[in-house]
Amino acid sequence: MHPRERRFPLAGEFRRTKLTGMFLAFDADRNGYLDQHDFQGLADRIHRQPRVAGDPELAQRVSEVTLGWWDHLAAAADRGGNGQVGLDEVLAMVDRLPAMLDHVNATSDAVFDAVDENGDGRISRAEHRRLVDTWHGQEVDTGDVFELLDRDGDRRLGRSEFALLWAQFWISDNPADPGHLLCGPLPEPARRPVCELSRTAVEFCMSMDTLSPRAARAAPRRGGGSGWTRSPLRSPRSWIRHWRTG
Ligand SMILES: [Ca+2]
Ligand SMILES: [Ca+2]
Ligand SMILES: [Ca+2]
Repeated sequence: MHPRERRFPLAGEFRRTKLTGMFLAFDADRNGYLDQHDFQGLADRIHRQPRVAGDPELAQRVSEVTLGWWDHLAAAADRGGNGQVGLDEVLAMVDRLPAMLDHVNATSDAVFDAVDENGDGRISRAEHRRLVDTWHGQEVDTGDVFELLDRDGDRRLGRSEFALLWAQFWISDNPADPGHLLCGPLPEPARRPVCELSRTAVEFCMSMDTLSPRAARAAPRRGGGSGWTRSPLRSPRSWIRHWRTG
């Protein structure tokens, strides 16, 4: 077993949840497939940001970045070669994310400049919120995401701080990395064990998945939790706790 898999036994499942969130954000027309039109739509939304709208050179960089994502995705995941990528094809490339590092690093600066509306070299909370809304094409409740991202607590995201979060967003499989939340909260995972509990309790909970609902209700509860599964998560902070199993 790979060492990282030992540290994060749910890493494979975590990556799937993360990729599902990316898919849903990119599929702006909600037709169940990603194609170049979806990524052009994201570029168009970013082009409407004030700083980008007033800077043709930056707008060109944004177009190159966003359409470059589509080119990479199509090359890696479009098995049918029909110019469309479904969620199953995205999930099939779940283990290839680390190979994207060079491309990810090359795109960080362009996204940072597009988001930094007032050009002061830092991303404020308000600027970050507009990034999340632009990313999803709709208003998104970011909750306490910004505080989780701003690890040094200076209420801004600097360029290097943003670059680290951006790399985590694209390629990390460590559920404890805050960068997963850079573009907003991820979707709620399917019913999973309560991961704040000890490893023993997690294993116990996973074994309970094999029992009938009646047997599960009758079985003794362990680990001090409120039950053997948890209702859907409600905040980014609880979401991180959910996945932090080490
Ligand atoms: Ca679509
Ligand atoms: Ca700024
Ligand atoms: Ca900061």
